[in-house]
Amino acid sequence: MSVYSALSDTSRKKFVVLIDPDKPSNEQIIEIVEKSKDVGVDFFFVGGSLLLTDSLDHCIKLIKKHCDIPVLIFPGDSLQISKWCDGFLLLSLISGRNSEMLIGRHVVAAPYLKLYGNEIIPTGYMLVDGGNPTSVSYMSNTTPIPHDKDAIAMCTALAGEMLGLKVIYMDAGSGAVNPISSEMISKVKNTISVPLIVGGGIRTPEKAAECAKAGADIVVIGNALEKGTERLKEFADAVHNAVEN
Ligand code: 1GP
Repeated sequence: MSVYSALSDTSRKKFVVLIDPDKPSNEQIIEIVEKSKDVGVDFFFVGGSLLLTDSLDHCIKLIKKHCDIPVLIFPGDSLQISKWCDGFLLLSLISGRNSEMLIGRHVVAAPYLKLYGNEIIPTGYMLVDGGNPTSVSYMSNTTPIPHDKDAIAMCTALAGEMLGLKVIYMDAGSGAVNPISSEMISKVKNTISVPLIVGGGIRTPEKAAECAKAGADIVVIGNALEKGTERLKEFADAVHNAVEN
């Protein structure tokens, strides 16, 4: 099954663990992977706004050595490419107006992506204001959509889908103070027909369930699990058992 088929299977909500390849040790990665197998994590996203080490390939290979869970690159920039991944979220930062993030970096990355034969997932990436300046907003030199401007989010997502993007990823940014509101998630979900990924600042299983119930098909957790994996099962169960409102 292609990664996109798995991403777009909406018969069940999907739970994603985001790993910043710079941060965990080998032992920590293996621990996350082993626990993820037990609780049914659907995908790993690997990437970061700014990587300080040459850890991407190593991290992906280590994950894949220990499990069959698909690993997708969630790239912070055009350097974050690897032939070892199962899929690549080719992000077009449609909430911003920085042409480098809409097409420029893609031109640089395209020949390498073709060479590596990665499965490409064309992704409409939308940053939403989460109450604090985030690395991704600073690094991308873009302004997020205001947190309460649901109509802007809806029209942006719709335009992304009309342009042919295959998934929409709404992100408040890693470590956001405020996750994206249920109202905005629900309105965007009802506007588009492609899968909706939601992440950024989701710290509790309850909030993860709320996002899924509001309409997120795929919920991404990063920070909350970096401090420890004790709640991994609770997060997974909360997302998998969520029934959309
Ligand atoms: C960030 O959506 C991801 O791009 C996850 O955010 O690290 O805050 O969970 P957190």
